[in-house]
Amino acid sequence: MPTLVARPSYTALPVNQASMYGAQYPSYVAAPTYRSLPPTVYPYGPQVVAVGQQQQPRPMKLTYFNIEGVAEKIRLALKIGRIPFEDERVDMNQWAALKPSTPFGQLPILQIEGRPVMAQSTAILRFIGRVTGLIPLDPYAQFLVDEVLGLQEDISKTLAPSMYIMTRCHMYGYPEDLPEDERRGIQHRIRETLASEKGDLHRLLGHLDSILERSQAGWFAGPSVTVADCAVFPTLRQLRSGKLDGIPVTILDKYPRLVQFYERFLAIPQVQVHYNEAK
Ligand SMILES: N[C@@H](CCC(=O)N[C@@H](CS)C(=O)NCC(=O)O)C(=O)O
Repeated sequence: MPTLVARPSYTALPVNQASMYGAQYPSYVAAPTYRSLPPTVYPYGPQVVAVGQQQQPRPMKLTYFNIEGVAEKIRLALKIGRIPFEDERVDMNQWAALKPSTPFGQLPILQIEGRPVMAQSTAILRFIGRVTGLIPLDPYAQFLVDEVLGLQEDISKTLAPSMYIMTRCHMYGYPEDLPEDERRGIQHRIRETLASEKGDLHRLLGHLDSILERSQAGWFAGPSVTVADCAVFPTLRQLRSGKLDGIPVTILDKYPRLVQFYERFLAIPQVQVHYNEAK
């Protein structure tokens, strides 16, 4: 059996300083530039590699609905990474026309000039993380990021039935014509259970909280902001928004470290600008 050693504890790097691992990439305070790897090195088309801060990045367009949803983590990573992009928001009519041309019939998609269209929000997030240095280079540090991304996905999964009960109740054995007030009642009860003292949400929030307890830096994975923080933040924002009937806005109150993380992330200048623009 290998000897177990304690997980590292990181001291925070200033928000505008590059990750201690990310030296290969420019700091997220400056827009990186790219070059393409030759096909002999990367056979699937031009791979974008961050090389410096002099040239213009390739034009990029992120397409999603006009909600935060699963694309918000990508928007945040792009903004923190200072990568200019078009933040395209489509409505349901536009979506009907667009859907057949997307890789998996879903949004978000990311389009970069000269590259094939990219799908799957967490894959896109990781890609942006690698380009910007919001994913560290060290494999163990990358693992810590992925562990947090996994916990965030667990929270999304616990919430999913309470979302889909309104639009796809047949998936849960209910008739398709179940009246809306009954669906709302079920939704409310599912969420009340999730948010109860022994509910799944508190179990998962407790895990996130204990990660922060070990993090001197106050970020989820290492001494500086990573895509893990970009993924957790919108989830916490959604949970305390008051928009999820059955989940109290006070849900984070017993986790002061999560609340501090929330405030710390919100204080990043690019994040402040992002939410001021959204108002
Ligand atoms: N695993 C996918 C899930 C994407 C997904 O569920 N997208 C939904 C919106 S959140 C969608 O495109 N719905 C429209 C449809 O399926 O027609 C991801 O993370 O990108």
